[in-house]
Amino acid sequence: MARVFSGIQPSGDLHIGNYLGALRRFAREDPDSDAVFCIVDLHAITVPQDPASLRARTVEMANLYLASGLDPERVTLFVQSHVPAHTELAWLMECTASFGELSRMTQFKEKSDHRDFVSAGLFTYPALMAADILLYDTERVPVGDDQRQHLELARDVAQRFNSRYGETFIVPEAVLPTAAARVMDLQEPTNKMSKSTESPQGTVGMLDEPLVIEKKFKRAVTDNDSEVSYDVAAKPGVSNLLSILAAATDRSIDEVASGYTQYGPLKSDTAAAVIELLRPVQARYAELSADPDATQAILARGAENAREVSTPVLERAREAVGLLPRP
Ligand code: AQP
Repeated sequence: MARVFSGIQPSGDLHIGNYLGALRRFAREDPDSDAVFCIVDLHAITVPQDPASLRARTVEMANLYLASGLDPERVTLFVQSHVPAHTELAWLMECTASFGELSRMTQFKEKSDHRDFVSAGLFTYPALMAADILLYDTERVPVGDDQRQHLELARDVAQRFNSRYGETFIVPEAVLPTAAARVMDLQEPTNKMSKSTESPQGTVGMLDEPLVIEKKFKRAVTDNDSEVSYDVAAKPGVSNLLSILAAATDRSIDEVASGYTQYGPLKSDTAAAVIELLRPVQARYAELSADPDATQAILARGAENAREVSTPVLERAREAVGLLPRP
């Protein structure tokens, strides 16, 4: 069975970009794959987090994974910091990745810009991400387009490690979405929709009320002419709406675009499609939130499975590097 691995940081409220680019795809993974999904809390603390919110969001994220359709009987769902092998392998990855390649990561540049304090962890984040993936002998990593460069780095680091120390890691493939690969902010459609940027009107949360969703789409930035066509460079706002509507209704962008001549109906239909898309997820989320012990039990079982799978891979890497076996 092909091993699939992916993760999401509990660094803010999940939005429709996270749902379309990640969570919905996780739930649609081939049932014959062996899937491991992680709540990457150690990545979240590369930027300051309020401790109480981080704890609450970690549980909220577990419930959103489950509400999106992950079956805990079939997949492994766990919290990254519950499996210490991640941080141990991350050190080996930091010693394999170069300062130059980490310096070229565009997400580091974006996230460190305008910050008074930039943590060393934010810089070495991609090495921890490489460890997350390689620890599970992962073959496929479903991620949104924004993670493409980090995935490339994970592949390079795996190949470098293998050529230095002998075949140790499987070199993983990124699997990018065919639709809504990069959902953009509704107010600033040249920026991606993001959990941690301050753009509440431009970000549609997975748990937003229908009325709020409707309002956000109604106010979405488009442009001054009134032609509905898909052209990301010339018409980023309209293209974003078309791409969200296409993904939400599982249609092609061409098919969706041919149905509109005005922005108003495009906005209201996109809002309606997103509300319908999220309705069952929100209902299931409410049920799951009412039973926190059940979620804790799923995470405990997930961590146990994750430790079982990752321990031999970590030992293989330690031995390859020349670290003495643990007494
Ligand atoms: N706008 C997006 N469109 C499509 N996919 C997206 N993803 C994130 N934003 C979009 C995908 O969601 C998963 C979660 O990634 P993450 O938690 O590691 O953080 P991120 O990629 O940095 O996403 P955010 O939401 O912007 O979080 P912050 O603001 O904390 O950095 C990934 O598969 C990602 O591709």
